[in-house]
Amino acid sequence: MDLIVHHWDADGICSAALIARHLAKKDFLNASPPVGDYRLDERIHMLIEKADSIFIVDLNVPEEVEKIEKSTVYFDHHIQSSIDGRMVRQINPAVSGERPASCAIVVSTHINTWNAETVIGTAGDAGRFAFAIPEIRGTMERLGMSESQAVRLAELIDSNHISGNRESVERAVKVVLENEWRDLLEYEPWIRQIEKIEWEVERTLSGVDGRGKHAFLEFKSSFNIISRVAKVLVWEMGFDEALVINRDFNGKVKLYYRISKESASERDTGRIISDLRATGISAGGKDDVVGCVFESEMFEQVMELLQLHVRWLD
Ligand SMILES: [Mn+2]
Repeated sequence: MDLIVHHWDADGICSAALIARHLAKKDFLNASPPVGDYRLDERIHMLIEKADSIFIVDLNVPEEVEKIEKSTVYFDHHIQSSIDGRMVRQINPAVSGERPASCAIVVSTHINTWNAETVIGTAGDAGRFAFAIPEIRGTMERLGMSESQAVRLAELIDSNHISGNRESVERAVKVVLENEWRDLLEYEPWIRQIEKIEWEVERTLSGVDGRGKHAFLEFKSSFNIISRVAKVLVWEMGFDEALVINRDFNGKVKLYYRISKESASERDTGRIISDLRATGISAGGKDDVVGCVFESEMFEQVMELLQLHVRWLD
């Protein structure tokens, strides 16, 4: 049995579907890590034990893949160095300095098959930038797929992980394989899932505590909507800064601090990120956003640290 372990997003799901179809076998199994968790968990390790050969797809976990002691093909497009697992064949043009927009492009290039999954996966990772890529344009013209259809399909597939649902993420690979892309646009479970996400975002936004130009928002949700909520507060509702905290995302705390582009120069997000990391927390971000996940016992410590940088929190 072949096992395909893939990222939970549209690119990961589409890349897994491309591989499964290429294998042209019925007896493959696919699995995704818990949504939001970049690691191979116990369940995936058990599946690896039972599998004959393994594909790891669009998952930036090279240290873990390196340790797999079974015939493995590792497709990825994230920036990573070359790995030296004896049993692992790494197919990642980023190792030699290229920057493929999606893992689906890496897979399609390798198997020389470009189709709807390549387009959707790339639209998922790169948004409208995908449509500037000649191979993607050509594939869309051949299929008769419009830009808005490609974006909508990526949104439908991404609704699986945004609703925090690992089972539906895993089921999505078969749904993609068993349906024409045109029919996926009408796929009811995903359309309903998007509606639920919209409601959850609205419900969450109704709890905002606006403090002049600053927004503070604390909520609890199993949906992975925090980055979306922070963007709406700053980009659409006009707050200069937003601190958004999900107090219970699968038992952990998820925090996003977003600043408008205009105010980004006034805050040293790089410093906030390095201070958070110094406490052992997994944190990341860019000029205008800081994101982190931590155990709830750390909450007071994190808030105290943030107050040193973000005065309006006092
Ligand atoms: Mn990707």
